[in-house]
Amino acid sequence: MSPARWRFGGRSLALDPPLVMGILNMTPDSFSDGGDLRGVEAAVKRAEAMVAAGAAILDVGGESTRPGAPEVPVDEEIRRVVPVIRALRERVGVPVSIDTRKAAVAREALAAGAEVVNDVSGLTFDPALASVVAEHRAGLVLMHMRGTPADMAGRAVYRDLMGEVESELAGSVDRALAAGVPKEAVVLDPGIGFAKTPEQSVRILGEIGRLRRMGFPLMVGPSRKSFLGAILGVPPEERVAGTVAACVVAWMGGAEIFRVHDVRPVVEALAVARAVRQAKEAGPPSPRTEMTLT
Ligand code: HH2
Repeated sequence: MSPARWRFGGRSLALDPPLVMGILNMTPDSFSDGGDLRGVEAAVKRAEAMVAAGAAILDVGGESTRPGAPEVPVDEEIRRVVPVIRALRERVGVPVSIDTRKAAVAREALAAGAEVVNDVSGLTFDPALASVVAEHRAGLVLMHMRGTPADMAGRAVYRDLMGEVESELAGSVDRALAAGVPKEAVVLDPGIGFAKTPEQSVRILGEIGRLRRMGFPLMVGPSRKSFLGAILGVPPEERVAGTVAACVVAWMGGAEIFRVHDVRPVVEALAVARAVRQAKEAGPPSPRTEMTLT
């Protein structure tokens, strides 16, 4: 069983109801929302709307990791994210996560007020990142991928998909714990679309529960991704319903944290799915305690 809370710094976040993490990409070239947010004001407005819609945490990124994306220089990545993190820290109440693979970027982001590091490389890219997380008592998301965004597409070859994702994530966990990151601060993510074919991403959504035995909360990030395009034949901005379906299925399998662009539909869908589960667990009502759901 995974723990029911995610603890880092002075925070202790309950995972039921599930947490929705709103995506704030401060990038000109992200696959679905690149260039949307020009400047700090636009980012804060988007963040406030996400929090009003139910986002419990915000993930700020300054480097696209879409397949084939080029690496962004450290100074440029810092320039994109730090002013936004500072403004969110002052004006928005929820914790902020920095989506980066780089220790130098994480250090500046944490100093500016971020509380979580979301590393899509699972500590394979920058060996110095884990100790930066430990020093700041930050939360840490370890995502599974292989190689880099530039070459990951060619590495989507598995004999045992879930077994290999699990053992490679276990390597990431070892690196985090060895650097002094507390176990309770760590969240795992199987990395939908990262060194995965569309078929493999779909399988992972259905089998994500197998990772629960690792004993960490599970995050998943299916938002608007290309496996949805492969199923639906629609462009990223028309993949909201597909994203909702993917999140609900993953939640039913045991995922508890959802990284998405479209916060409100995902929050609402998860609330309905959870109400159904609770009603089922409660059993049939006795005549005197008829449910009054409208
Ligand atoms: N996906 C993306 C980026 N960061 N982090 C986690 N933990 N899980 C994910 O699935 C994940 C992630 C890629 O999506 P996006 O940020 O929308 O696009 P881009 O990388 O083009 O900015």
